[in-house]
Amino acid sequence: MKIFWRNTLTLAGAASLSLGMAYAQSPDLSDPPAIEGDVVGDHGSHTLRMGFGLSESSPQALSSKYFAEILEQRSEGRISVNLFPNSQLGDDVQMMEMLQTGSLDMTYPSSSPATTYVSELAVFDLPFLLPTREAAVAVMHSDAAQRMLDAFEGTGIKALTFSENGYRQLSNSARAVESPEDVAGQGGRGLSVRTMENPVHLSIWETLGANPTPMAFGELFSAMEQGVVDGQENPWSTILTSNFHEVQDYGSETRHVYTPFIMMMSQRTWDRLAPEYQELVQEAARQSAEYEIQISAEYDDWAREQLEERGMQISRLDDDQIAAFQEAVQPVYDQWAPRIGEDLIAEIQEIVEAHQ
Ligand code: KDG
Repeated sequence: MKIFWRNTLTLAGAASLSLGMAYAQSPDLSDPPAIEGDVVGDHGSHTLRMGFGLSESSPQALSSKYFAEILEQRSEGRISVNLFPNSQLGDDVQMMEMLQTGSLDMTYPSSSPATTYVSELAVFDLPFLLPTREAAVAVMHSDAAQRMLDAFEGTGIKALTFSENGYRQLSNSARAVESPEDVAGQGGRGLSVRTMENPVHLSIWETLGANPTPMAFGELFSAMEQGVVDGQENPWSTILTSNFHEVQDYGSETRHVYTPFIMMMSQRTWDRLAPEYQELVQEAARQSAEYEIQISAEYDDWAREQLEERGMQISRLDDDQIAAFQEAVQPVYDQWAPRIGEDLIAEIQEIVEAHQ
């Protein structure tokens, strides 16, 4: 327990330092569920290092703390997890490579850069595929999703669970964007937009007439501050907790894609854990993901209001405006559906229809 509290306080302390005056308020988030289940047997001690890109105040960090807490309590302090937010240990791509070599125990990337390991994950990158959060959650809980996690076998990465990154929204420093024409601009002055390192995202923004640049999340704030890119796209909660509003005047509620996170462990670390510890890690990952999905939705609504209060001009797009974006990105499906798999897309669409 001692180590757990030290970790928790370190993270909480860092959060309050970096939040300072600007983030004096916090959203009214649900508390994590009480930790239940027996204490597991003594199979030795492990200290795990887990790195991720988002800040200490993000739902990703809060649920990772809960993950650490479950492991600490149910192993009576024998398994502890040290959390390293803010891309301190590297970006998503680098940290996945570190899992493969065993130089890092855990990471929590977006599914999008993980498509280099499991190409089917790119189904989540298709624009407007998951129109409601209910449908998105059902897909993350589906057999198809479990098959994608299982497909990491042999890569050196043990994929534990999906959780929510969320609906991505466009922000930029150049102009209000309410239509594909606003993205493309007048006279070929398309917005320069940072994307995740993923070819479907590049296609989306190229198709809309932007100039997309793939870039690691940790480099994004300075790139926007220095005017290297005009904008980016991420859920409102990430835009707020990463202070992007300080360098982005405009937001557009495009909801153009819902991407998940994947909590991952190095296969080498996994193989070192006794079977009872492995079961506990898997269960804690699932429980913390459920909590993350819940608070992520709560956080996102609050974040949009906060961004407006802090001066970001947010365009809420009506159904016709969204339909215009949807129509404009149709070529992305024509280009990618055969490569991602028509059957997989149809399977996901069936789940969506059942959860409309
Ligand atoms: O911890 C996750 C982040 O590193 C990253 O995946 C966040 O959505 C993200 C992005 O835009 O890179």
